[in-house]
Amino acid sequence: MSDDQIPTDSKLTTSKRRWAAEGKFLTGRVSRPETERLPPGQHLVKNWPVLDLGVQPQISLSSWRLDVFGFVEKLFSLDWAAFQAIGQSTHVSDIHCVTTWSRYDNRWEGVSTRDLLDLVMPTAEAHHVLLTSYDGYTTNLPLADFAAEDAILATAWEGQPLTGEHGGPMRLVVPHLYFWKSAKWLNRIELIGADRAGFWEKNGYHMYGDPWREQRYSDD
Ligand SMILES: Nc1nc2c(c(=O)[nH]1)N[C@H]1C(S)=C(S)[C@@H](COP(=O)(O)O)O[C@H]1N2
Ligand SMILES: [Mo]
Repeated sequence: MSDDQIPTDSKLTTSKRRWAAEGKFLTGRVSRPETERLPPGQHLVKNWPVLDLGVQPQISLSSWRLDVFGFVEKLFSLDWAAFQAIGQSTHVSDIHCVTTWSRYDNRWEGVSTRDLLDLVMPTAEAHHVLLTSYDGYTTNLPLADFAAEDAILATAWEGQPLTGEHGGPMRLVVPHLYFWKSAKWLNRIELIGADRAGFWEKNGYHMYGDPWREQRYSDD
């Protein structure tokens, strides 16, 4: 298809085309045969365990903010209404926790990370993201992984608002990495050039955390 046949109906379409053209998002999603759905060393659970540093911050929707800054063309400090206005998406995906439990078919609703990125427009220098949460937790991942097709800034799970213990009002979900990368109570997204270790990454966990390569600890 030649370029002029692609509809140019909106700014969003234009920036999505630009991102696609630059090839930034091409590494985000790997399709796997069903027999490889459960990563090595994992077992399935039906419940949903709660894991965190022990502090579960309570954030009212009126005081909640999401700051996006660093290597972006536009800085944002979004309140709840502005965040919702980006647009809603739904993704069904599996959870793989480094403590060896996995949980299939979680239905998430919220804002696709790609839709947020289309708004802020990362600059050419942006290669990784460093996430900071309301409990002081931090974690890092490559921008391409943050921008995976099924990565979502989730505000609901199975049709209900995300509970406080699981990171409500909003948490990240990046299904193809171990769940410690999926920051609960997310507050700040910094687009950075060189990778910087977050909380668990400084404490022995792997910088990337691919469940299918069992990248649990920094020497795996
Ligand atoms: N803000 C914040 N996010 C966090 C954590 C945390 O302590 N604080 N723990 C991580 C870890 S190690 C895991 S396994 C998952 C657990 O999410 P869950 O409690 O919803 O199962 O959250 C991740 N995100
Ligand atoms: Mo974890």
